[in-house]
Amino acid sequence: SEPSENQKFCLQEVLDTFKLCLSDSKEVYLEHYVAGWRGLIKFLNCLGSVFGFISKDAVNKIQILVNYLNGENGPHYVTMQSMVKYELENDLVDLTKRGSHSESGCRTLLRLHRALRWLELFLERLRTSTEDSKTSNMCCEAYNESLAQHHPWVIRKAAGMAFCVLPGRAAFFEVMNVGTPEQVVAMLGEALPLISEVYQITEELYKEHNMLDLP
Ligand code: 1Q0
Repeated sequence: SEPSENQKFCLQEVLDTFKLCLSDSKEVYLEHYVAGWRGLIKFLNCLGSVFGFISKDAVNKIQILVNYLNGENGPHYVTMQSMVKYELENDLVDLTKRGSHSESGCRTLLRLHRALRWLELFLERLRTSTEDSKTSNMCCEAYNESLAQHHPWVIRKAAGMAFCVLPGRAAFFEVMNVGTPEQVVAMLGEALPLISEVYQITEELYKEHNMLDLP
């Protein structure tokens, strides 16, 4: 088999990891959340090197979380809920300005969480798009409604330039590696409620602890 094979993106795989994210009591397992992002980054890497600066940042954030998970305090990082409790109780989070905990699990996860909102908005547009819809427009609109509000001008500029070179809808669906456009749309319909639920639970958790603006 080809060496590139394990790099091949598969939407079903991402879907499966997001399914594993929620425990019976609706806590979010960090391990599977991070695995979901890994799958998405695989997809991003298939789109070309222009997206390198985005995938680099995402990989970096994932690695920070994985290091906590595998570290000596790993058991506290099993779910988002346990992580938040542990870091807050032990003063491990910079709450108002960056200080000695600039790479806390909480602030790192918040960045991915905001990006998940972008994903949700983008996938919903993709799902309801028509043959002549432009992926770059859908991506840009989703970004402006979500992540852009948290990014400085230079990043917004760079992101906008990257969106311009996104492949068209047909090629984009192809990379998703699901099947016909109808099958892609069906799978998006299945994936979106899962992604939304994980997003909502995280959002509530952060709101409850007043952590939606962590520096
Ligand atoms: C398909 C096109 C992908 C476009 C991704 C949109 C997001 C743009 C974000 C650009 C910013 C990246 C540069 C770094 C920014 C950081 O400053 C920022 C804040 O962190 P910090 O430490 O400075 O406070 N970081 C972030 O906001 C995190 C951004 C993570 C973005 C992860 C995007 C992963 C994308 C995956 C592709 C999914 C394709 C969807 C279709 C597949 C079907 C399921």
